[in-house]
Formats: sequence, C-alpha cells, structure tokens
Amino acid sequence: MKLFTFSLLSSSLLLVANSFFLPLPTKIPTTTTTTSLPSTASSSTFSLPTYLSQTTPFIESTLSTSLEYQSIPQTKKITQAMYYSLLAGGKRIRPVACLLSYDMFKTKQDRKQEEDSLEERYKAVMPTAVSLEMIHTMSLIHDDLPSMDDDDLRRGKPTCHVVYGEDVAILAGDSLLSSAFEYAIKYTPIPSISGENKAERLLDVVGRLGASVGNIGLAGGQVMDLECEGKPSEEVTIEDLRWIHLHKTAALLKVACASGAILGGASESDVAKVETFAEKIGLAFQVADDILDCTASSEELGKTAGKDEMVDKATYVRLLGLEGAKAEAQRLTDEAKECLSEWGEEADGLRAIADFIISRSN
Ligand code: GRG
Repeated sequence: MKLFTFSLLSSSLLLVANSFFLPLPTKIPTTTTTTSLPSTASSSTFSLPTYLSQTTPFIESTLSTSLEYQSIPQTKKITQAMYYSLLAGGKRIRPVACLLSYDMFKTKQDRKQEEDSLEERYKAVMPTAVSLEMIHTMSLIHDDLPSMDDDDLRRGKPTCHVVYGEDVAILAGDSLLSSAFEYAIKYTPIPSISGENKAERLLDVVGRLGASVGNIGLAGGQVMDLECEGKPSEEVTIEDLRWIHLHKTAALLKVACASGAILGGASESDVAKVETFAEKIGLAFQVADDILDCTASSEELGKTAGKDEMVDKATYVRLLGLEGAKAEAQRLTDEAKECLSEWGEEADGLRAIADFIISRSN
C-alpha cells in the first residue's frame, strides 16, 4: 500500500467512520501530562535518557487506560490478561521510535512544539504508538506459547499463558491485535495529522500496521523461524536469518518509524529512507538480542537466557561468532545512521535509538 494512493471514497469512508459511525471519543482517555520535553529540533545535544525519562511515563499512563472502555464485567478476565502483558514493563522501543520519527518531520513545520504538553505534542501519533505496543505485546504472548518458544518468563514475570492458561493467552493476544487497529482509528484526531491528505495518511498507517503482522511480516517471519528450527543449524544460512529477522523483528520497527514519519507529514521518498534506516536497526536489534541471549542473565533480560544454545538455534552469534556478531551490529547501526545523513539534528533522536539498540543491557 503506497502513500496517498487511496481513492477519494476510502478516505471519505474513514472520515465518516472517525466522526460519525463510531460514537466514540477521538481524545485518548489518559491523565493530563504537562511535562515539556527536549525537542530534537532545538537541541544539538539530544539526550535519549532525558527523553525516555519524560516520555516513558506518558506512554505507560496512556497504555494503562487503553483498554479501559472495554472493562465491563463479562470482559474482566480477558481484559486482565491483556493488561497483564501490556503493562508488564518492556522498553517501549517501538512507540518511542514512532514518536521520534514523528518529531523528525513535524519539527520542520512547528518549532514551538517543546512548549506543548505531551498530549498536545503527540496527539496525532500517540494512538499509533499505543497500537504498536499492543501488536508487539501480542507477538510476545504468542511467541511464548507452548506451541512456539514455550517460555515461562517474559518481562521479568511469568508469561501470560502460565498465569491465565493457554486458551485465554491466545485470545488475549488476538484481542490485543484487534484492539490495536481499533485504537489507532478511534483515537487519532485526523485534523492534527501533518501534511496534506490527512485521512489518507491514517489509512496508509493502518494498512502498513496490518501488513507488518501478516504473512510478509511477523507471522511469516515466525513461520520461517519455526521451519529453520527443524533443520540442523549448519543448514541455516545468514540469508535465511536475515529474512527471518527482517520480518519477525525489523517489521515492527519499520512500521513504527514509517508511521511516525507519515503522520508527521513526511514525503513518500523520505518515508522510504526512514524505512531503510529502520530495517537496519531492526536487524541490529536482533543481532544484539542474540548476543544478550548468551552473555546476560535471565534476571537482567527478564526472559530465559541461554535459550538459543539450549535449543541449538541458528543465531547471529552461532553463524558469525561473538566478536563477528558485535561487528555486524555496529556495521548495521553505522549503515542505518548513514540513511539519515541528509538530516541534521532533527534526526538525532532516531540516531540515538540506533545506538541504544546495540548498547542496551536487556
Ligand atoms: C499471531 C499474526 C500473529 C503474529 C505473531 C509470534 C509471532 C507471530 C511472531 C514473533 C515475533 C517476535 C516475538 C519477535 C522477537 C522480537 C524481539 C527481539 C522481541 C523483544 O523485544 P524487546 O526487547 O522486548 O523490545 P520488550 O519486553 O522490552 O518490549
């Protein structure tokens, strides 16, 4: 699905649905946050820790009310299971990447934004950021199921199926996936989207979110991963690994960065550049994950460490060696940052995310 190629009919339908058929608020139900935060445009020394210390509580509080409207008594169990995994912690990298990508383009048009509250500054993009975290959490719940990785520890807590049973965990994941689309559509105020063709931009984002989860996204990457697990690890090539992780891991970071850019008013060609950046940091993310799996403890990771070796999985460390994997992560990060070379300090946020991804400890 390409930017701005939707028919007038589909765009009108979305506008109508957004404003009429859904008798629902387009304002996110969250507490007011008045903190202002560093702008990627006005500061040449962007500090990711400072940015995270201010945006992460905002993301957490928005997530914590994201399913509130569904909490009628009959839905108590499934909503609890969904919230259990959604609010179990996590680095929130995908929402943060989405917000930073939005800033990169939005700041070109509106340099006064650091004066705004977080709600105001991010009202066009926050529903998509929430949607991304719902999709990511769904993928973690499903990834941990007995029929997949069969893991009992995630984000430092027992996995969803351990607490709620496999049946409810499957449904909690499914429900998070469907809520993700509902949330982005329902709570994105179309007039606040930057650039022309605002409704088409939201449709484009929703289409891309869908594509990122399907057979040429998370699900396809996971199936290829499962197929490779059935082979001797020496039969799995670096190209196989690259395909798996471009779809299983990089796809969500790619749609996170692309969505932020689209809602921030980016042109089609700029969205493509940000996507290439995100594919590279997505692969670097997986290389770092493989390194951490064999160098960090379960306590540090919040998930079972050493699992890859335990199940004889083909990983970047196995194929390239530990030092080779470290060099590959650095190479991918350098190449990613190269994709942003035509931008100045407004891209410092995304550059900082790229560095963080390979230097993280969990
Ligand atoms: C059910 C349609 C459908 C799709 C899901 C299960 C699955 C298919 C895909 C698995 C995707 C997956 C879990 C990839 C691994 C990506 C990864 C390295 C996750 C860890 O992300 P972090 O470190 O985790 O950002 P936190 O907990 O910090 O959010």
